[in-house]
Amino acid sequence: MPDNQTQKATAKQNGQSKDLDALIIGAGFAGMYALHSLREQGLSAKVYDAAGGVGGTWWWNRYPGARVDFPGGPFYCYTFSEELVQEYDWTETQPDQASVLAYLEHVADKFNLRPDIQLNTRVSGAEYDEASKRWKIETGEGASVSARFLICAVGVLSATNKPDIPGLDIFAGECYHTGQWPHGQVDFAGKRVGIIGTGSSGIQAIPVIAKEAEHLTVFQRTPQYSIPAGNQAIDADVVQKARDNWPTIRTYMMNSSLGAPFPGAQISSEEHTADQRQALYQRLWDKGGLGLLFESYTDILTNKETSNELGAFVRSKIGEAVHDPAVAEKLMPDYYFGTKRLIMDEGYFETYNRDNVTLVDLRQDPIDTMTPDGIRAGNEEHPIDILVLATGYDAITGAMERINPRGRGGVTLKEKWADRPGTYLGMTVPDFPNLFMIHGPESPAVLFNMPLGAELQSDWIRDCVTYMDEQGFAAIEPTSDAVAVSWGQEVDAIASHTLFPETDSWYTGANIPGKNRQFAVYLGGPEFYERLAKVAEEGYTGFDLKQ
Ligand code: NA7
Repeated sequence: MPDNQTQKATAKQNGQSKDLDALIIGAGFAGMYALHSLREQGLSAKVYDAAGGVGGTWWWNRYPGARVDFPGGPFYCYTFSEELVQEYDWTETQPDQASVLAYLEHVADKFNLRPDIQLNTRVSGAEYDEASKRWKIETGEGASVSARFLICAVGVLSATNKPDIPGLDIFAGECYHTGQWPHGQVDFAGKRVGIIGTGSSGIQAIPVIAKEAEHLTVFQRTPQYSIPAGNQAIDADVVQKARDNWPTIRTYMMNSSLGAPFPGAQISSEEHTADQRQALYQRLWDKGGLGLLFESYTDILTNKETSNELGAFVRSKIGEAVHDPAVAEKLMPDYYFGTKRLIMDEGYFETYNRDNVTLVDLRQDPIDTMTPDGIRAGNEEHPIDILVLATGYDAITGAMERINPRGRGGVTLKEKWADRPGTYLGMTVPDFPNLFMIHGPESPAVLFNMPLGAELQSDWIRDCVTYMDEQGFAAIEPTSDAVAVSWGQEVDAIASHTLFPETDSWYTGANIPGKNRQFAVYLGGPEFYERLAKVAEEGYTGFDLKQ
């Protein structure tokens, strides 16, 4: 960025600190890049974040074992700055939480983002004022700021789900949620630990906690497919190749279905014999990582037989890993393979062979109540000193609904989304002019490389704001038709060709009692970004622009 642009943006802000072009909520991958991108354009912007540091989800999720579950290193990070790619050294293919956080702190310093990031500041409300065409944003600390644009980079998995377990308040031991993990060391040594939840967080944490605790009791509601992460030291040749061809690699990732540096499956399962399929599953299993799902066959997520065949392959691996057949049986998943977030682990199933680990199947023995000393499930007492809630998130919509902004005429987002979290392009909502979401409902979000997706969506927002300024528009808002017909139907139509909607998961909202069921992720991958470009090229079709 030209230096004078940065100075202009900062000076503008210093003079008008309560009157911004854009207020960004969230200092994770998305919010930090949005800040950089808008400042590059000479706009005044600030980020508010409730956390005590930058990093967003990577600041909060510091539970033991937390790692990237996507091809990492130079691929799960910012791609916009070639200089950053050239200079930053990753050590593992699936970096741990501390490494990702260190990277984001480095980025905050390198691009001088910190002066415009206000931490320990929770946005408690936001209201659109039609007369001034500005958002008024309030913080929990009682301060307020006004901005032309409200950019919500609040995270897909950030609103923690604390289940309503009877007696939770009378439990006398320590209790931690994986998504709000304490910053000091949690000492499991000599402790009896209970963990509720076996999603990605639980399955990453369980092997680590089991090694430290005196005893670990795992309370499992739904058995999950989990595959070896295949994490390893980063290959210097792979990194060098990526660095030497960065613009090409970047373009390749933008055009790949997951935003990943690999091509994805090329053939349908029908093109192989049963023996060939088993051989391929085995090869991808040995390799570890996402390949088993995304590099095997094109119809894993669309064809029930193929999904079930791969599911049976993974169940056979669980049977081999777990010595006690009764325990193995309880760990066998029974949903379509890949239709819940695919989990990657480091020795998860083998952990059940340890003498100090017990599995409680909540489908058979539901939790009756917490007691001061532990958990009673199926009439059996499980004494516990530390309870870990690995119970996930009110995903995709939760963080936005907790802020619950008020749009035109005072309508709240929750009211607007009472039947369905309708959006246009996953980024905008009718009656909420000048509000943009990054990784919002009905965007590719978690099913595309998230840092790369955040860059592409932020750039689109920046270009939209620039277009409005050039054309003299003060407000932009999607039409109701664009939301319900153009976008909503497209999102549903793509999802209906897959098995995703058939499974209870946080993708569908089924993990939160009372939440409307909707598969709220756009599955078109790179087509999403082509669509964004087309909408912009055609003068922002589907939007009302007002002067
Ligand atoms: P997930 O994947 O939503 O997992 C939450 C787990 O907690 C899952 O096993 C749930 O069972 C279980 N759960 C939730 N509520 C309860 C209650 N009331 N009783 C018992 N068990 C319960 O969240 P994670 O944090 O693991 O992973 C989220 C993402 O974060 C992940 O994809 C990574 O990308 C990072 P259920 O399956 O709903 O029956």
